Amino acid sequence: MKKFVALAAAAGMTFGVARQAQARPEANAAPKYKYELIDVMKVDGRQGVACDGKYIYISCSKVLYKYDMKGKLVLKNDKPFETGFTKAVNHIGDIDVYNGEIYAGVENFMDGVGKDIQVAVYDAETLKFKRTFPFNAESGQLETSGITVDPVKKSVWMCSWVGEESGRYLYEYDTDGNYRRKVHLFAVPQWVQGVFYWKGSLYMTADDGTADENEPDHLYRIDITSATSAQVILEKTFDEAIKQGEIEGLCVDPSTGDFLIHQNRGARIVLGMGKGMYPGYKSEVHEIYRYRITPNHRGGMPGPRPMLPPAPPAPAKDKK
Ligand SMILES: [Ca+2]
Ligand SMILES: [Ca+2]
Repeated sequence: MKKFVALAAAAGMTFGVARQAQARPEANAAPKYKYELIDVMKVDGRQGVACDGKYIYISCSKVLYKYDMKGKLVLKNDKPFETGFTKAVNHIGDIDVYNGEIYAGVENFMDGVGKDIQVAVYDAETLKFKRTFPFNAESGQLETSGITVDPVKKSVWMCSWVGEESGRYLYEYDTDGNYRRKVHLFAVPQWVQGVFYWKGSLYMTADDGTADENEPDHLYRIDITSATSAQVILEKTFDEAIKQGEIEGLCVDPSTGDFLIHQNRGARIVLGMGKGMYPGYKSEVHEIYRYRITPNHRGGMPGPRPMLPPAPPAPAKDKK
């Protein structure tokens, strides 16, 4: 009898464990894709990148740029804060483009913290301001370094470069600006610079490698569910950067499925502030790395790493 009870209890525990495992699907810890660097394109802005398959949009801290797919500048808006804002802002992070509109996380960035965080929407055709909605201060978000739109759930996601409590979450709104929730990240990457939705996953760039030590920055992936928390998966290490510097925003070119990653090099950045140039650089260089992606099959060997010639320096810009 005792033995039967013990066996029944053991069976119950087994079923209990099985139920728990079903409730929280185990994150696939392998990278989703393999990444082959196929092009590097020089740009003017130092913050982020978005692409609708016809144009590439680049953000600098206070400027929006529009390039054709060959890298020719066709338009810029260097007064993006002039109209439409009821609260002062001075900083644009990474951007996204959705439905003919550019979504920008903007804020008043001072002393290492962003105040009055807003989602600003610009016309992708003209780069002109259209509307804005404020963040939910009760969410605890203290900075917005990047933004992306999930076109399936009609969600707007923001990430925070400022760490500690603010940086532990991704913040979700609907496209009308209503706050939905925040998702707790396990574990939290350092210095998150961009977020992008692609095929059910969120991808985040983190400026977590110290350029002074020649450490690479990283791309992470989060497979979004309705759970309050999500596992962060290492998706890619940027060993192949021309010179290790500061990774910024990211997106996918929907016309090809290529990943576009924004990188800065040449300037010494310490805690988000510019501290002069590295030897050989007169100004900071901003580039978009284009990666062809293929599904990653476990155990697959990475392909050969392409060699790239160094590109000439570009004019200096403000930092973070
Ligand atoms: Ca940034
Ligand atoms: Ca770095």
